[in-house]
Amino acid sequence: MEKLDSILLDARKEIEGSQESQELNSLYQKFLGKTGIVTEQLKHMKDLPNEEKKTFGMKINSIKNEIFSLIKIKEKEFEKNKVEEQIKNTEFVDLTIPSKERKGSLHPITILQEKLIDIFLSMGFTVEDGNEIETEYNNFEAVNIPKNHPARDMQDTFYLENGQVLKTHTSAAQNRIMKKYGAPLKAIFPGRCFRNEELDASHENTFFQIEGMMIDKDVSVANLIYFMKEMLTNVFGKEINVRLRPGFFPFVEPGFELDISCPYCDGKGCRVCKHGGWIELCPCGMIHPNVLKMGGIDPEKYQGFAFGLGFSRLAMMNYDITEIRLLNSGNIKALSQAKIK
Ligand code: FA5
Repeated sequence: MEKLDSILLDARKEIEGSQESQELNSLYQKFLGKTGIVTEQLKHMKDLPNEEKKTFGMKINSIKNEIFSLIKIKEKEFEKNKVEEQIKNTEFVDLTIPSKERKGSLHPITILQEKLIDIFLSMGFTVEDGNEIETEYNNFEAVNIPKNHPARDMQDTFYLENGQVLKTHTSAAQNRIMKKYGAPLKAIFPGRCFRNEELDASHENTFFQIEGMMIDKDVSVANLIYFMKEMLTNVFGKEINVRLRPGFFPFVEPGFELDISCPYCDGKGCRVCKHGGWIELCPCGMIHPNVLKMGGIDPEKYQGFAFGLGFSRLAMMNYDITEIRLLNSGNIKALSQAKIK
């Protein structure tokens, strides 16, 4: 029994004095290993008289347990010291240092939108926000698309249970903006639009448009062409020609499809313009008198133009992105390859 007490004392002293985990491993083997000191003592048990066997067995078990837990405690201490050492010295991580690996950036849509906003602000337009959830009235009736009008079939609409809609076009904000400012007014309103469409490389169910409106006395198609050319020349950084073709939208009269001369081949014909030299970009027209009236503006005194630029598609063109779904994908690898100009 005395021998056992002195084994425990030695073990305590040696474990306490150990300096590293390797040393601890050796101490484990020395005391508790197959040929270790404690294990050896167990072998003597068979030579003891029966009445001493039980006390000896209990004592040796408690010594075994105590040495084992002393080793575990010391092991934890070593691990803790190691981590503290790493933090203190070589492996300290300063989270405030900018990463060398990957820098965050604005989304290509946001970058281009800010560019367009700057261009229109410099031409005296204000920038307005539109709702993503709209009343049917604003999305349709207020832009001259009455209930049961076949034009509603042109846009597959997401209807909400309360009868409102996810706006299908930025034109849904026209009425609210006319009521807010009256005439004269010059405003653009970028926004996300939603249509329940068949998806392909150039059709998304969630996409961006930028709408613009100018209302004043004596506004004509010439003003429309001027502002569109200015905007496009600024976006593409070179002179862009435009042409108008007739287009039907119930909220404009006359209505147009505005094409631009292909900025990639300067109208000579290439893959992007499908060798035609022109790219269809922006429906537009002179605001229909009914729409002005519903916005509280007298069409006898004022005229205006409106356009609804397909902004996601302009972004694709501008950044050489061939698949529209990438824009909403959150795929950083793909988006960071967008050729931001
Ligand atoms: C309109 O939405 C009209 N509100 C535009 C307008 C405004 C005309 C003011 C006249 C005056 P349209 O449905 O053609 O028109 O859509 C306009 C542009 O949005 C399209 O040219 C296209 O570039 C873009 N667009 C439409 N649907 C999608 C879609 N599913 N995915 C991506 N872009 C789309």
